[in-house]
Amino acid sequence: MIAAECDSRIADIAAKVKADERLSFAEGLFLDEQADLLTLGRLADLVRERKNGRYAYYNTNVHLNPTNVCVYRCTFCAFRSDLRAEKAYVFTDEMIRERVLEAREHGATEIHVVGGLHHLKKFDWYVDVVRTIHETCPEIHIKAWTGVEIHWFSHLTNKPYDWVLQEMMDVGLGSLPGGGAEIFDEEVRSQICEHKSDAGRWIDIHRTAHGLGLRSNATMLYGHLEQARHRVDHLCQLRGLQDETGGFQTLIPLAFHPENTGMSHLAKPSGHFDLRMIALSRLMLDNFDHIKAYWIMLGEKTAQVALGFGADDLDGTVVHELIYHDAGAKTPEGLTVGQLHRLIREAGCEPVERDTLYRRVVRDGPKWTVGEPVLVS
Ligand code: V47
Repeated sequence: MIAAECDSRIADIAAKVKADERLSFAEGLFLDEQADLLTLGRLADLVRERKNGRYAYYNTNVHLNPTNVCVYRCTFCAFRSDLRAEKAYVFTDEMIRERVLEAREHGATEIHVVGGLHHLKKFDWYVDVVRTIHETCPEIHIKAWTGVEIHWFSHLTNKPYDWVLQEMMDVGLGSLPGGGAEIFDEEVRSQICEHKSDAGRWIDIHRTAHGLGLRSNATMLYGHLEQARHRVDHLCQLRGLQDETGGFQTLIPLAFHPENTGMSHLAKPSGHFDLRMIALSRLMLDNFDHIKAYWIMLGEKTAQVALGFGADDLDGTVVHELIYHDAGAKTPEGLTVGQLHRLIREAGCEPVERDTLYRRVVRDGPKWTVGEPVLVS
């Protein structure tokens, strides 16, 4: 495309963003393939400001991955293990209780639970993980099980998604994390997670969860075999479901970490690519309130800069992260609240501790209560 034509398309898109109008698939594709980073960032920051002002959110959370044993062999995953491999593990009830009590000591408002699909564990074992957490510390919000896990539970029990979700809600499930979405395009999906629940099912599970009153998150895994058209299609599909239900809270663009995976020959996405994905997501998802720059995966420095490219959330203190660290992430396994505040303030934003549902947390050391939502628009 010649420069003048490119400039005129950018001007049209900028006018639409300023008028708060929805961008089309073709415009998204153009932005992904041709727009320069600073233009993308400037436009995305406009949307971010409109939705969240200069607030930047974080939360106090702890991760729990109850097992790494998994029936699937997703090419992008370094975390999974075979049953008899040396690295295989399964948490006992006692270990779960210990992790939850540690979370409480840290003042965590959320526990983030995802893991492998252990073929020797029955559905009741997964229900008991949630029950044990809830009984140990009822005030902590349990954000647990990706759409892929919910699909596996449905397969194990031969029951529909709403039944599975209701069983989990009855013992304390509070919301669903965004994992398992990867990239919706079937051709790419068949190369990176061949046997896993397909895109239609992932969407259906989140639709069902929203219908039951559960909020959920969404993710997009980029920087592997996908191309621009797959990323834009992914974002448009998420936007479509959000139009229907309004149940998504945030999108987390996830940069592929190749180390120790079946695609270790690929280069890790650059900082430039990471920022482009944050900005593109902010621009395409006009009906999502939040875009999360997950510092564990981006690194603190890129995550901080992302706050000026459309992101409004850094995720949390995240103690005990394994999925990215097994795949070579060099970030620390946790950040203190003081470190998060400094990153946010230096980026010209005001730090707000939120709970999982984006309500302000009012804190006195490890003790906390939940206040009002902090949304600007
Ligand atoms: O679905 C796995 C991704 C996801 C790798 O909802 C990888 O708040 C890059 O969903 N390189 C699980 N990505 C993590 C997840 C998540 C993380 C933080 C916050 C939330 C939330 C959700 O991690 C998987 C997959 O897309 N993943 N391996 C890898 N080597």
